Amino acid sequence: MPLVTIKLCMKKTATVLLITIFLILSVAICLADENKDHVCFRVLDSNKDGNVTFQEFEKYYGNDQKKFNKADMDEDGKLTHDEYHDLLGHGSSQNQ
Ligand SMILES: [Ca+2]
Ligand SMILES: [Ca+2]
Repeated sequence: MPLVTIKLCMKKTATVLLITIFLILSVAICLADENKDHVCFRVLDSNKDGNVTFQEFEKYYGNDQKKFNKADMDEDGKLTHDEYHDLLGHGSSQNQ
């Protein structure tokens, strides 16, 4: 294999490696973002359409329809980023 090809190949590998590290880091930062018992909206929204459906929600929070309905203010069956964050914000003030 000519040296130029090897160099190009290494460059490609390094780029892929960098992108992978970046992706892992961004998810890690996302998860460490706020408190640890809450899942980042970006992680919850697994198909990245900007809404979290109950199917997406239950992967992390279990089959908790009550919690989901509480968060779903306009009752359209999916959570927006704001609805999700309202749930987190209000949840902590309801300690008995
Ligand atoms: Ca989604
Ligand atoms: Ca909604």
